[in-house]
Amino acid sequence: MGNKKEEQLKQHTIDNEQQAGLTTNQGLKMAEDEFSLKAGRRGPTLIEDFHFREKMTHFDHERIPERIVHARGVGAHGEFQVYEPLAEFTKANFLNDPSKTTPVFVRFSTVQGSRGSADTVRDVRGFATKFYTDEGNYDLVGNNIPVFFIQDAIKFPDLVHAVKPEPHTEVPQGGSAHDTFWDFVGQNHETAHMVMWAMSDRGIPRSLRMMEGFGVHTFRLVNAEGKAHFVKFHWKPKLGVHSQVWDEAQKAVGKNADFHRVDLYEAINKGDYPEWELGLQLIPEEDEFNYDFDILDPTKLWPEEEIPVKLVGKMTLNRNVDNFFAETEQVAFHPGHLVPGIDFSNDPLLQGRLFSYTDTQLSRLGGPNFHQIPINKPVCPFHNNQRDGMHQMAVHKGQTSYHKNALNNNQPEPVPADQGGFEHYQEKVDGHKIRGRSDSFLDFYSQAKLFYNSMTDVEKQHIQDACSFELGKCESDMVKENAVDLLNRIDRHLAEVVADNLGVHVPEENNEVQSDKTSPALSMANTIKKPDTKSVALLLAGDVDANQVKQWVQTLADHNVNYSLVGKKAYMLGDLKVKETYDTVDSSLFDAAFLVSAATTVEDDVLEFIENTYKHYKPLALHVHHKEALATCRVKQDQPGVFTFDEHNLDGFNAFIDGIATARFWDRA
Ligand code: HDE
Repeated sequence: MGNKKEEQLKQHTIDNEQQAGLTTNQGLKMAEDEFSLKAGRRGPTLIEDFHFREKMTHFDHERIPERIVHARGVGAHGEFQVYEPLAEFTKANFLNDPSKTTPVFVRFSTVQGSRGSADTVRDVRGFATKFYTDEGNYDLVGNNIPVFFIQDAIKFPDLVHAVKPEPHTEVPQGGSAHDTFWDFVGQNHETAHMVMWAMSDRGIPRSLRMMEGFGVHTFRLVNAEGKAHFVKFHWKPKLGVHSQVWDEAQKAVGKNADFHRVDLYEAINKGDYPEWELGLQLIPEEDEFNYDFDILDPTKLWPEEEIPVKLVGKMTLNRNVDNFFAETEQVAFHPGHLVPGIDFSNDPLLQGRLFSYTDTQLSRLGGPNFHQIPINKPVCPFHNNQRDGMHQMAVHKGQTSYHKNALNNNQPEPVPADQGGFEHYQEKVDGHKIRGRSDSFLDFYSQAKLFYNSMTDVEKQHIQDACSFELGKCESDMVKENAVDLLNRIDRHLAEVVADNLGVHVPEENNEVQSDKTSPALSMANTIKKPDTKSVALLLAGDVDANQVKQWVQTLADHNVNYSLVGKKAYMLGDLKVKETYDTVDSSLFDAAFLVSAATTVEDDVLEFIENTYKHYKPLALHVHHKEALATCRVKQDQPGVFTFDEHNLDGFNAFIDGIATARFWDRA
């Protein structure tokens, strides 16, 4: 079965490899494209040079405004398939037919930085999915963190102004380690829970392919009988959830600012299609008030141990874009793009988003017809009485463009709900018009504490380090103390450690929330661990045996592990290409290193590579003949995750493959 979206995009594709001859935009063949029209070879350029003017005018307008948030992103196409019909919960067609593949487009993003910022910064990641269903486009516009900083959409401009580069310096780019962000945090304690997530390893993912996704808000699923369930959406990556370590992420920014987008592009190109399972947490409408949190509060998650995640389908990303601008830059998501069977809740953050997304596209994409841009176009027919406007692509034929009409038999006519027309869920609403927040939204610390309590000691240490780093970059002691005051309400030890690192005063112990409740699902320690698609650097020096190297790389490939050969300079080793050098890459770009050098001494750049691999707790494979040469370096060969082997005893090498799956050896001294 052809992918409907792919077919549709093909109709709009202009393939430069298939086109012969250069023309103007009016289709005029041009005989010259290198020299503007002049009065004499050394004379002035003539205004009648329409080709020059057309080319230059178009160039002058090539850029469109970047997204206010989530400007830096990367997208890919794929498909979604549901496992079993979900008729009990929803009438959405694409969630009821296991034989149906629904085309999808996903855009991952960072939030804070501009379009040209680096990939591996500490930040929340956007995870937005457009399902091109037969009933219209459905957008699940989520993040890799299940909660949000604020509870009411009216505070979003404030949050974003605080986290974005500061207005007087436009610093920092791509991060939250600065005064205004932490000032906002200190003054708005509803941020507590999300701050814990952002400072945890979730803020520095190893790969976009290894992140969870969350719809964040509570939505509604509605079945054909009109019965509703509250729902939270999850994406669970088949490769597990993995992160970088902070020092490594910072180094990767310098060595390859495009680390994540390249990782995704290469995986898809190679056929290592990333997959996620769609998960649902469901609460029947009548159980809305059975929990110790308000299900409308977007700073709260639903603990998976209390409300299990039901895995209902799978998404596979299997096709890179043909053109970044046309697809990834022009895609327009909107949480209000719904299909029958899915509806909103009254979450005040979600309600505000329902205004913002269409509004922002008007300035970003230049008018109200952005739904006609190929990447945004539904794969099912769409027609109504909306007309004209900037960049209108359709030729609307006929006399009438209003409802009701008799001249065109009242077409296009609303479709009744039992024939697939969308009908809003008829929730009873009754209340006074007020600006205010429900008292049930006022517990800011319990789930922040739940998250912190659920971390392993290593994960807690990383949160302490991240808070110390971020606040250490702030200038104002008042900002630091206010932030420590917030941490003090989450965990006393966390506040003490951070205050000590910052050299600021620790407030009195605050026992407002006392709980040792944990949710094991929140820790990344027990995630799926496999060697697949991880990458190993094979470090070469001296006269290495090409056949032997070929065997090693074959073994790695047999385990679906990627590898790069890294040498002093680029060369051919037998028929293997040594493309990377110690200048082009460093250890931050790999999951493991393998010293295959035949040299008896280890040069400084190789040493730095393996010392950093070791420092970042990653697996390291060493041939026994390097034992002596490495005796005095910072790599302790008896430590976990350091595998020594020789050609006669391959156990060490096989253990190394298992080590690649383990990924990090935190108990290394
Ligand atoms: Fe967004 N958000 N957001 N957001 N958001 C945008 O829309 C907004 C929020 C998210 O790859 C903008 O097209 C408001 C939560 C993603 O194209 C803008 C509020 C979540 C993306 C906007 C939020 C998100 C955006 C900027 C508070 C997770 C990138 C450009 C009420 C559930 C989508 C654009 C892509 C983008 C508004 C909060 C996710 C300005 C007002 C919560 C993944 O419209």
